[in-house]
Amino acid sequence: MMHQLIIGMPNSGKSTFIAALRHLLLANEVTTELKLTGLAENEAHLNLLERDWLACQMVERTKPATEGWVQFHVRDQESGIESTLSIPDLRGEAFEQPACIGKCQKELHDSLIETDGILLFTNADREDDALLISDFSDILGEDETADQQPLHGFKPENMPEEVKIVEFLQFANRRPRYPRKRKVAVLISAWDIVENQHVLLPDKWLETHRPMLAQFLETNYDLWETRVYGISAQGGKLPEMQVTLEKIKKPSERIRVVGNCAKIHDLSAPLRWLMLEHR
Ligand SMILES: Nc1nc2c(ncn2[C@@H]2O[C@H](COP(=O)(O)OP(=O)(O)O)[C@@H](O)[C@H]2O)c(=O)[nH]1
Ligand SMILES: [Mg+2]
Repeated sequence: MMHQLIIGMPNSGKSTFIAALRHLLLANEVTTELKLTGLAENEAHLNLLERDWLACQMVERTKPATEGWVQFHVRDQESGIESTLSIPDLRGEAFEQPACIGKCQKELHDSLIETDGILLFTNADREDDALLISDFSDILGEDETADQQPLHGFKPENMPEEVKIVEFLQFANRRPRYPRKRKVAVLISAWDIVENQHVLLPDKWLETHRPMLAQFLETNYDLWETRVYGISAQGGKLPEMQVTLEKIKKPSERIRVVGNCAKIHDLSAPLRWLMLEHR
């Protein structure tokens, strides 16, 4: 079984991607590079995500009760290769721990070491990597934010997203392990926001808006083979765009993917690229 790892800080677009991918692969409304060959054992979490997504509603924030690993049994249309993608839909907090407290959940840590392919999410709706207040509610839990306490002094969680991502990636190659090459598909989510503002290619956007991450990946090209995609899994900003999105007859056509010759609605393209290494 292949393990693809989805990583990204709170609010980077992970759950929305999984919800849209689920519908895309199940509904067969548009052509995709990967096809679904069977249902996973535990479909409850996926069902919930897909339900929200289909209703043009923001998917529920991932909570301890709902987080978990989801599986997609797929076949590559071109080569016929079959594989099971096992991807975690975890709270963003799990990915912050290496940078914030120098630790990593065991299951997540093991799969980071073992994985050959990573889908790395960053949200384009966050121009300059500044932390949103919603991030704090993710970190603190809902109860603590209810009284809106002011934040004093330095907190590790306040580090920029890029620092946390780089630290997380560094974990994979750190002693006592031998460094080895892996693929990373950087998915810039909420790409609809970028497209509405100016014409920019995903690679360029990353260089401009996530310079530290872009430079880390470029410098360590012997360890990280990188591709950058712009994706819009939701199709537009919610709730503002809800009515417009509801009018699109085939929900799969809300999805947009830009970069590396991916077909316009095909969220499976970056996953397929990650799979190819195993040929
Ligand atoms: N405009 C836009 N916003 C998106 C898109 N995908 C996700 N978002 C928003 O980004 C935020 C975080 O999404 P979510 O999938 O919950 O992120 P997670 O915390 O990484 O699982 C939510 O407010 C979503 O509505 C998209 O394609 N376009
Ligand atoms: Mg989530």
